[in-house]
Amino acid sequence: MGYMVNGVYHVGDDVTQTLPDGEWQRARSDVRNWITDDGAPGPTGEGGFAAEPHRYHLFVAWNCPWAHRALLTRALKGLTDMISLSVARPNRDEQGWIFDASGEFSDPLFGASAIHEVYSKDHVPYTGRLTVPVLWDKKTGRMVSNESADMVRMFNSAFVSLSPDTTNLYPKKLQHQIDEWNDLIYRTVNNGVYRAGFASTQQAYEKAAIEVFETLDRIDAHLGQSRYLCGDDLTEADIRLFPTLARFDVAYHYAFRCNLKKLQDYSNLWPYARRIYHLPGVRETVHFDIYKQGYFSKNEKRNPLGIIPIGPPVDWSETDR
Ligand SMILES: N[C@@H](CCC(=O)N[C@@H](CS)C(=O)NCC(=O)O)C(=O)O
Repeated sequence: MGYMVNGVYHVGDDVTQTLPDGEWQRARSDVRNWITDDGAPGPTGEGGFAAEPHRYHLFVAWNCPWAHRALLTRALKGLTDMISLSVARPNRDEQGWIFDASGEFSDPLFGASAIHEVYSKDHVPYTGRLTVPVLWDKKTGRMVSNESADMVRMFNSAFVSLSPDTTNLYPKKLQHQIDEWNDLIYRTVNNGVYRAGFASTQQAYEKAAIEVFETLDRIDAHLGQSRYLCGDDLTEADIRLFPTLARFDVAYHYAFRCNLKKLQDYSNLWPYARRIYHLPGVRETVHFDIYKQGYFSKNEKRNPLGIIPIGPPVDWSETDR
């Protein structure tokens, strides 16, 4: 793994992510431009990124939950043919996210061997961590964004006139409710599992892990009354919850010690997760074996031998309407 300073890649772990009390914090994303329908600037960054078919490219790793939410929106909004894709190998090395020369984990756009090569192609020198997902503009040769939350929102709003799909994942009347779920779910669940898994003290781990289950219990109760988080229709809030649920039993339960319950133990959350899994296009974004390869990769602190567990068996096949 490494980082970049003024466009130059360095191997190592410069950006400290551990706070003095053992709590782990996620580095912030820096490139925050937006694709909009007419190329006008979005809420942050510069303008000039108009929605056009085949203009944009997404760099992801199947195991990254942040990339997953961008991939889910791309699929659900019918943009898979319009926004092309490069998928990195599930395991990072000292070059960070890497690509093979050919095959399923290669980069068809640049033939890059690592994501830092992609970051260095933008004429503005980058400083920071080299994260996926990355949204790239093939027309201007610029990086549009490396913040998945923004990608979810721009994929929903910018391509409306180009996509046959009319679903609005962030309808005006539900925005307040969606934002509230997003806040809670990001803090205590999406990032909560990482805060548990990467904590370096007992206290920090327990605090984070307990919060994960407090929120999952609350969501489970809510889903007893509601088909999706904000009513009868799927919204952005569900899209942001799903990647954590998909990884929960095969990865977080063991690798991150979030083990008070499994997703399968929840009477409403589990059928809800399968309901989303069976929506058109979603299954193709889910890769359980790759989650295991990623989360159980050899790591001095968490898994020194790099042995990947054979289970647990999780059967997602049953459809819940
Ligand atoms: N805020 C970013 C976070 C993305 C992120 O942290 N991705 C992880 C993989 S799951 C990564 O690429 N980490 C590499 C690193 O930190 O060096 C987003 O949501 O887009």
